[in-house]
Amino acid sequence: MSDSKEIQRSDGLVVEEAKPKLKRPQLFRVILINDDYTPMEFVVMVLQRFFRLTHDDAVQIMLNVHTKGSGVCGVYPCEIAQTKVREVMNFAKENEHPLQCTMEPE
Ligand code: TYC
Repeated sequence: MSDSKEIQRSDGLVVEEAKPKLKRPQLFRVILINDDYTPMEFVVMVLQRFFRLTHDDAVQIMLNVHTKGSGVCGVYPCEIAQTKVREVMNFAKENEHPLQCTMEPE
């Protein structure tokens, strides 16, 4: 049995209704983890550089992570979130800071 809808056009042609299978992409939260060694200014720089935040917003998020232990710095489709996590981790490593970044489904 077919659940597709067939429509007879005025010229006699029978056509099938289009059923686009478009779904919104699953979103992921990118999360920064607090530690005792990464300098606050470095975290603020990371948030500005990779998450395009203003200085004031970056300071707010950094302080939130610093006091709560972790915090969301952005929400993105999977591949963009993966890229952000990789960029942050590489940049932290290059600068010899133990900053950790991860992602989780919304
Ligand atoms: N806790 C760090 C400090 O006091 C600052 C910091 C904030 C580190 C957020 C990591 O994700 C982090 N220097």
